[in-house]
Amino acid sequence: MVFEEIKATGEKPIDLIFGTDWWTDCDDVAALHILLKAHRHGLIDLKAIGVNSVMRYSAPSVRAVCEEQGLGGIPIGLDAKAKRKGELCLYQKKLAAVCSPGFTNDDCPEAYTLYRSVLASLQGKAVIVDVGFPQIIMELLESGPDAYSGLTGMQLVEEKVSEVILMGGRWDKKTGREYNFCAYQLNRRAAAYMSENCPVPLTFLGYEVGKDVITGGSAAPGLTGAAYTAHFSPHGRPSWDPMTALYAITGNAAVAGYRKVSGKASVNPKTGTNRFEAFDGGKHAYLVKEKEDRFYKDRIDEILQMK
Ligand SMILES: [Ca+2]
Repeated sequence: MVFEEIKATGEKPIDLIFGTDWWTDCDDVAALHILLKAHRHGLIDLKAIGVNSVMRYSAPSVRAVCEEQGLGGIPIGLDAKAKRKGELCLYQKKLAAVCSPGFTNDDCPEAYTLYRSVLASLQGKAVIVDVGFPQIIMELLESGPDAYSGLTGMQLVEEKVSEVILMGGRWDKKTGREYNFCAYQLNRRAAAYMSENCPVPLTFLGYEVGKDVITGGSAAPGLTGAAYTAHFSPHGRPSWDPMTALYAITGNAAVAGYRKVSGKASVNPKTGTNRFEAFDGGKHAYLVKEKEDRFYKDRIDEILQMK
């Protein structure tokens, strides 16, 4: 039912590229699950997945979730600069165990190069949504011409991307601080870079939006439920990433249950803290919930439970 409501609202499917840290938190799995279901129902065309925090089982665990939805062919790229050596994530190991044998991180291209190849091949424009660290998009914007396109990354994004959507920042305070923009020096620089240089509309879903919307958990079927169980979150988690995915597939703030505050965001490259100057017509926007938390929770859980 959720998908029928969304489908009725606009021109579909949306070409979409998904970035994720796919790190220790399991809400990235729910976000990918939502996007794969939306792809299967014709709302989006999920063109590529970029992982921006790379651990031993990153690629096979992402692939396993795609394969579960019959979409194992979606290309996966990794950010080579974001390797987390020696760290282990329980849910990733569990998911990777059911991936087709032989698929490893070594089979994946560099993520920003994958994004370039996808964008160069498009007739229209894509949406890039990222629920992790924003450095793949920064690397894309800083990239030069290559075999896929004679355009610079900046030109390619200007021509082929309609909107960049980031889960990140905290926008209900004068100065906000949130993990995706603060965790590492590379992330802080990337978030600051995006706020200064992104040539297309940039929308943020902040910490304050997802923290009280609890979704997922062991009741979610298949590998998503298994990921929440392995994460010791049988009763669910805050919904930062699945809410961002649901906003992205809807393509319309009002239908998704949000008001957009437009203006200009800025991120401190040393600390990762964020600020916002609100004014009409600004290229940046953050989302404010217009509905009760239940509205978002019911929609997300409905999609996760869907056959
Ligand atoms: Ca995430």
